[in-house]
Amino acid sequence: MLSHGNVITVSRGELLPANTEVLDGVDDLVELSYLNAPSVLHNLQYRYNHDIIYSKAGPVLLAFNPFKDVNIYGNDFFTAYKDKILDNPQVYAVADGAYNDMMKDGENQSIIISGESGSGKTKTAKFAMQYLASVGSQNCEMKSKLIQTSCILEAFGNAKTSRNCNSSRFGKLIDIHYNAEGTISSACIQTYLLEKSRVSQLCRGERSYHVFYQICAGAPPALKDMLNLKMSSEYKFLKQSGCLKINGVEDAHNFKVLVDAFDTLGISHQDQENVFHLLAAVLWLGNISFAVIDQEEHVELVADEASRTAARLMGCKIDDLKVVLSTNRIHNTAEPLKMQQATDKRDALATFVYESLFNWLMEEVNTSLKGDEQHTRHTISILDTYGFESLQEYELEGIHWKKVEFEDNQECLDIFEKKPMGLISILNEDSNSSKATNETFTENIKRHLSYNICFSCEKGAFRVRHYAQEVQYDASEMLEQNSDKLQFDTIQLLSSCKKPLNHSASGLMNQVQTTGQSVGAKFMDHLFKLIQEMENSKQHFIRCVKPNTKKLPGIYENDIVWEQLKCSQVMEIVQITKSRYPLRFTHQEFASRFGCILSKNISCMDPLSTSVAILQQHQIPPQIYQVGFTKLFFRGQVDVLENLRQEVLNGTRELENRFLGGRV
Ligand code: AD9
Ligand code: MG
Repeated sequence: MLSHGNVITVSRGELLPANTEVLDGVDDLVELSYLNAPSVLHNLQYRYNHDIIYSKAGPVLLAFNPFKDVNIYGNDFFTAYKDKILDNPQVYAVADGAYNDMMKDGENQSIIISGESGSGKTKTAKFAMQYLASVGSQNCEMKSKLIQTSCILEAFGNAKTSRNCNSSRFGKLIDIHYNAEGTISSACIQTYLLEKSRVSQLCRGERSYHVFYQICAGAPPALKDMLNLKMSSEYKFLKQSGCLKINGVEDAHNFKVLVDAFDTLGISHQDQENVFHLLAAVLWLGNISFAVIDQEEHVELVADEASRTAARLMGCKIDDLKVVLSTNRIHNTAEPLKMQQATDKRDALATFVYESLFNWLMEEVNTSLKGDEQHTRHTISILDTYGFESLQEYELEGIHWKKVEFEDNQECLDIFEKKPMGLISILNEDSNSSKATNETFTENIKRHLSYNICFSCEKGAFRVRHYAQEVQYDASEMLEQNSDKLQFDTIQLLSSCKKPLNHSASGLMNQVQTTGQSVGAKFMDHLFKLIQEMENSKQHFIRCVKPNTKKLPGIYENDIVWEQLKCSQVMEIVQITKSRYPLRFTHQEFASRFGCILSKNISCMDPLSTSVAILQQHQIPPQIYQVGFTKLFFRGQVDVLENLRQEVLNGTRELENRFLGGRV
């Protein structure tokens, strides 16, 4: 019979043992006597239904997204975890643990947050950062600066996607540096792989970066005049997806919050004005149109409000912009472009302007977070990646697997990183070769990777068997997507523009001359540096879980949760933890729990003697337990004892029922 009263018939072989009710909702899955999928799911659901969103799976903190405000954060809770009044699973407890370990062991720490898109990684990272900023802060200015960075990063790097209205479209690592006394000395934020294509291309129902809608809705009239700024619905880049607003989000108000954050971080008014100029320039670039001028369908930039405003805002001459966007310079001659080439060039320019702005802003934020670096002793890093579709996520899971010594994933990793002929190396080489085409690239990967059992190839696509599931990759546009090269004439144009464009243009010129790295290669470079940093620190893992796909509170979908637990190997982690860190009971706990299965009268025995008597009477093999002075330590699960206990309890209940039944 199921808990809601329905009766179903199943064969005996399909039944799995359930844990006793006393274990309902335990803090750590390791405490469960029976470790099977239904038991784990039941335990987590029990907690979720009681608004207990954090649980432990051995060393990993599971954080369920409540999709509503839960009253477990803020100053009172902060103090309670700091003073160890509370020690139940919570993100503050993890942050506190990292801080204490750093102080105690003098070692760098990292908090690694993973999970699907919309599972709560960025929220969790923010809570961890708030805790770490407060615990080590006599320096109130640094604390408020650190907290305000989230607002800037999210305005410029987050957007509404189909899975999350505030989805991070970049990865970030927040390093908080502390001095010997445990006070914050400085901080630094590294960002990874901003999704640049979002500037010019949107899927239906999604939005571009929040900041565009914020400035359109919230810029005061004088600023609007200066930038010739219109409503968001006037800009092609924004209106293409048919989604300009997010329910419950006040873009105009958020613009004010953003300006406050700029002020707190000490970003000058002149620099703020430059930022706003470039944001408006990107929007106006998107509105630039081209007209066909000859029989061969060559086009020319239309000199209208859009192109004039874009040129003015970027700080270049409209004629220069016209030449760059309507022609390609090849050996000192300007070859005219067709419509598609010209619009692609325009979009690449807009994207580059936004990316330069983003990178420059991160530099400004980091300059502002520089404090007393000389006295830095140790660092706590918080890693917040983005959703599941990203490779980075997968690789990071890889770090974590390596650490917990899980199933070997090397075969699959080889596909990507093996040198000289892994996917990334082939991609890098072909991106740098003028002869490579999509077809030759697909042929190349087929030739070099087909030996790998995790790899299969068909037409323009290939499939990789990752740990969690097989994923199909479309090879047909990989070369274009992997290249973020701007043509030289565009770079030259930018170097004549205003700050920060000229700054990134000159950086780019150096880069073109010296490295020639593709997007994929840069990514691997970042990744290895990141792994190195993580490996040189003590790691604390938080795994965020999305309880349903509807993004609503109070709904717990077993299959959705199970998929995520499987992907992050939660069951394996718990099992390993159980075998490494044995179950512990005080003799008192053990005697009162299992005393009922002892045939002798135990009322005159002390708890230690009772414990030993229970173990001996039921012939528990001595290799699975150790008797300590105050505690019993178990290697395995104590299923046999739990079963016996359950039988005794059921028998007693049956007797009681019979007795009561007789009386009625
Ligand atoms: V993505 O990979 O960047 O697309 P995240 O970062 O995993 O994703 P995010 O932190 O943005 O997800 O959380 C999504 C939404 O869930 C938030 O905007 C909140 O509305 C909601 N959320 C997540 N965690 C909490 C929480 N602890 N309390 C309340 C939460 N709401
Ligand atoms: Mg996020």
